[in-house]
Amino acid sequence: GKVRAPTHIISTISDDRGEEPCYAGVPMSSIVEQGLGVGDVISLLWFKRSLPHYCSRFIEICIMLCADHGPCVSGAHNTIVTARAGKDLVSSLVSGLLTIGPRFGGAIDDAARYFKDAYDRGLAPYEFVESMKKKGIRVPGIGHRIKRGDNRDKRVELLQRFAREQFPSVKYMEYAVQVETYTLSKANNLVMNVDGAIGSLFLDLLSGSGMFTKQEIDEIVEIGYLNGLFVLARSIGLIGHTFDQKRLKQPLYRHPWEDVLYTK
Ligand code: Q5B
Repeated sequence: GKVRAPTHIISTISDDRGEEPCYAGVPMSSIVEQGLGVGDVISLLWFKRSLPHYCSRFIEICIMLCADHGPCVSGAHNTIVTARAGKDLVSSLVSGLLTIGPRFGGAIDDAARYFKDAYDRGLAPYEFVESMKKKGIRVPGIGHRIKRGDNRDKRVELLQRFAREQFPSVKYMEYAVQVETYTLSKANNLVMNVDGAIGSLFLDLLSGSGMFTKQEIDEIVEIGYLNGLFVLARSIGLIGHTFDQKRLKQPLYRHPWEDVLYTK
């Protein structure tokens, strides 16, 4: 009989061999004809399945709300400096993307991991926060440079409102809110940030939609899919900042001496 030569690559998300490309088995024409959006495409290529409309809409809202947060945040700052050094689009973009990590935008996966573990183990919110403090770990998804208890992050509010109206269950989000209530009782800067909102709400999407097994949810959380939402979203803004600097013909950036403490 026929013997299949061993392959060097295994791929399960897309196929370009037929008349038209398919994402997770769904032909491109059907994606277009059904009027699907980028949230549906993410569902197919990341999760390998079509998700209910409220899930793909939630993904799209995450992308829209995280697309940019002004020129002063780490990512935009790096991109702006790189573009002003005369570098190309891709260099300027990746220079900004490389700042995404545990402090900036890349705390979504850890927020999901820690909130899930604490909720599933039945830890009271104060027990969870205090246990993190004992371990010397900052609670991912909590804290913001400019947002405060009396100046909440509108993005968090919008995500929570959508989920309260559309999700079958928001148990992880409600847990994260209780964590925030406790951290805010300690310091006014310890608000839930956009990473914490997306991390906790994605747990609700995964567990409440009925589209994922427990094992699949554990794998998604363990591998860490969710920072991908911030990376994808913020690329939109970083590309915009690159074009903005080029359009404005901004010169090479040099940081002012007066803003550096020179010391021995
Ligand atoms: N403290 C975000 O810190 C920030 C604590 C905490 C317990 C915490 C910090 C943090 C966890 C990581 C996280 C996502 C670094 C943030 C984002 C996207 C963005 C960005 C934008 C956008 C801010 C002052 C005191 C200290 C700390 C304590 C702080 N956070 N304790 N758990 N989580 N969060 N990142 O202001 O006793 O004085 O030593 O690491 O979720 O990135 O817009 O800017 O869209 O672009 O620098 O929104 O919270 O505060 O370091 O001076 O700390 O609070 O231990 O206590 P700050 P610090 P003490 S969203």
